[in-house]
Amino acid sequence: MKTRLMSIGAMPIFLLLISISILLVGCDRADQQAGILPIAPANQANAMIGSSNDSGVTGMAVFTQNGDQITFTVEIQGASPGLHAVHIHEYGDCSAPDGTSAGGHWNPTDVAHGKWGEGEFHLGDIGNITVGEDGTGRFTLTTDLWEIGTGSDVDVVGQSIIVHADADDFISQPSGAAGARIGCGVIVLSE
Ligand SMILES: [Cu+2]
Ligand SMILES: [Zn+2]
Repeated sequence: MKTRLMSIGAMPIFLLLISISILLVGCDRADQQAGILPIAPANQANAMIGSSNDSGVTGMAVFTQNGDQITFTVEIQGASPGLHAVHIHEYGDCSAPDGTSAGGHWNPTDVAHGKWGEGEFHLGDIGNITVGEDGTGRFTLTTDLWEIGTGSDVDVVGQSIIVHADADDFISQPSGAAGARIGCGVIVLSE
């Protein structure tokens, strides 16, 4: 009888301890979320690259803004070893099997085709990516010449990323003689 009474008396304390545990776990999760949100980039855009001309090339491009600097990273798979031109083209349309629906080079400043960072160059003249024997390649560029999601002339959102069969010679007009289009991805704001 005495034991049973003690058990009943201990029950509320036991329930209280469980409640406190649940509350603490809940707070911990809330703190983690609050910690993640402030470091998320203000603006990020991406392009899922799909195969053009039945090349089998796929990949992903990401634009991440940090202040007025935008870091661009592209990774591709399934390409032939060697150099492949990567450009931003003027239409966010990869519907044509050969990628021509993406139009010409994105050139909002109306200048000649060239090499990024040297003299005149289109804002879409990213450059050449080196693909290894395993068919993968990666390229990174940081610039303050682009914007993300502003709707201005230099906003990358709504354009497309094109990967070419050949290297950009940085000289030939209007697009560097980079050959067929083997990959295409529309640049969209990240969720
Ligand atoms: Cu191109
Ligand atoms: Zn160009």
